[in-house]
Amino acid sequence: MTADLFDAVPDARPSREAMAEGALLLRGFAKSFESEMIPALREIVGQAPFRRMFTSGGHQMSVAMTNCGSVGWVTDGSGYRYDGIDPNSGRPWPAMPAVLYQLAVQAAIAGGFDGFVPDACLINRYEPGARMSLHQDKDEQDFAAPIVSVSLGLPAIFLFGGPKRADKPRRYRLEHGDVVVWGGPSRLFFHGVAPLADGEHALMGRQRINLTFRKAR
Ligand code: MD6
Ligand code: FE
Repeated sequence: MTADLFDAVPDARPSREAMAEGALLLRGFAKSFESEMIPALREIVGQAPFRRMFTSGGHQMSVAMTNCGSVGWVTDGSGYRYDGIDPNSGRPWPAMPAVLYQLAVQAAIAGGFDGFVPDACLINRYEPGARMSLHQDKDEQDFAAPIVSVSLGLPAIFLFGGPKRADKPRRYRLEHGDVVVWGGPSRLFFHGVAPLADGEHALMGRQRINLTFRKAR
C-alpha cells in the first residue's frame, strides 16, 4: 500500500543526469550557495552592469551579459575574445567572489573534473523572449578544462546537440539551482537556449540568470 503510493510518484527529476559523455546535469547543486551567491551577483552587476553586446555580424544579442574574474568574454565588431578590461568602463572586471569560485570548483569535482581553475565567469541575463542560438564555446585556450554552467531564476529549455551544427538538439529544462558540468568528449558540442517563457520567480523575479565558469587562459 505504502510502496504503491510512493511508486505512483516516481522521481521525474533525478539529481544527476548524464546528457552525453562528459556532460552532466546536477539538479539543485547550487541551492546551498544561493544565499551568499545572490548578494555577490548584485555587487558585481553594480560594478559592471548588464549590457546587450553586438555579435561580429552586427546583430544585437537578446541576452544581456557581464563578467567577473580575471578575464571576461566580450563580443563587438572585431569578433569574440576574452579581455581583462570591461570595455564599457575601461576598468578590470570585478573579481570572482570566493562563493562563486567554490561553487564552480565543487561542481566540477562532482562532475569528475578535478583541478578546475576557472578564471572567467560569464553572467547572462535572459528576460522573457531572450534566446541563444546554437553555438560552440571555442574561444577558450584549453579545451581540456570543462565549463560549469549555473542556472538561476526562471526555468529555461537548454538545447544540447552534438559535434555538428546539424545534429538534432535534445531539450533539457534547467531550473533555479541546476548546474551543468560540461567537458571531455562533448566540450565542443553545439548548444543553445530556447526563447525564455514569461514568468515570475520568487527570488529572482522576471528573469533567468546563467553563469558559465571557464578556464579561458
Ligand atoms: C545558458 N549556456 O545556459 C547558456 N555553454 O544560458 C551556454 O551557452 C553554455 O550552459 C557551455 C556550457 C554550458 C552552457
Ligand atoms: Fe555556450
